[in-house]
Amino acid sequence: MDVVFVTGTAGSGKSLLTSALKTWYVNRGEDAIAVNLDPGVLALPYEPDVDVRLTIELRQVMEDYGLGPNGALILAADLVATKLEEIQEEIESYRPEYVIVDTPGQIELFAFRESGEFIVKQTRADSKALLFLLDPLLANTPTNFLSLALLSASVGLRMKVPMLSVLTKTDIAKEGVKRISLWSKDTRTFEDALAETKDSDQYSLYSELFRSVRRLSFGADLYPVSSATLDGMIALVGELARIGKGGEEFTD
Ligand SMILES: Nc1nc2c(ncn2[C@@H]2O[C@H](COP(=O)(O)OP(=O)(O)O)[C@@H](O)[C@H]2O)c(=O)[nH]1
Ligand SMILES: [Mg+2]
Repeated sequence: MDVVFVTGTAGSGKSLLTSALKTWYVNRGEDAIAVNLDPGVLALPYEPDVDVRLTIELRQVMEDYGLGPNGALILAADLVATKLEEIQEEIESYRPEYVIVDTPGQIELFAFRESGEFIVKQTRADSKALLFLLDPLLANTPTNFLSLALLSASVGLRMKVPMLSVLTKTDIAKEGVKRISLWSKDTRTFEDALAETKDSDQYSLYSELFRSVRRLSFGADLYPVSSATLDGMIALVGELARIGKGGEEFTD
């Protein structure tokens, strides 16, 4: 059983990619399930096979602990960790080959709390991987891209499982995707773009940060994907398969 955790900033496309990945595997005759780990989500673009909302009810958490919506969201995300065994058993009851895990909308609830780290570490699987989703509409300037790259690097450093950076929504941000892909591959191109922005007074600091992030291996593999047209899915799924096989050469 291979488990893929889908992370990224709010609105980056986690839920839609979870849906697209599950459908992709199922259409190829594989047993794949989608798990929703977000207790606070109202509507999902897929039918989750395992849904944490059935175990942790946000309204109930607000009532029981006298919390507002924000406090309840934080507590609920932590409570997920306490229900991990239950969730794991439900996942295993499907005997799936692939498990796609959709994580809470706000990335800090998952990536920067002990509970998220605990969930990733304690989940039983043959292989685990983490996707970090970058929204090209958000990473549209060199400094915004750098901010997201730093965020991605800190998530990768914390989670200690193989991580792939995915550039989402490629169908609606073609120009942005082209630019960002170039920046991620070539530091000079990034620096040239940086020099032309209003942030150029911080040029040396930003380019130093960018080089550090690249050293943390971010950017080497940026997978452009559209969950709408499925462009780029073959490359992404191929890389996940390689991770699943423990880094062996994978041939389909
Ligand atoms: N056109 C297009 N829209 C997308 C894509 N991925 C996500 N979206 C849209 O972006 C919005 C946020 O996506 P969602 O999956 O809910 O993001 P999440 O908050 O990270 O789970 C929704 O309106 C999605 O329909 C994509 O690949 N192409
Ligand atoms: Mg979502």
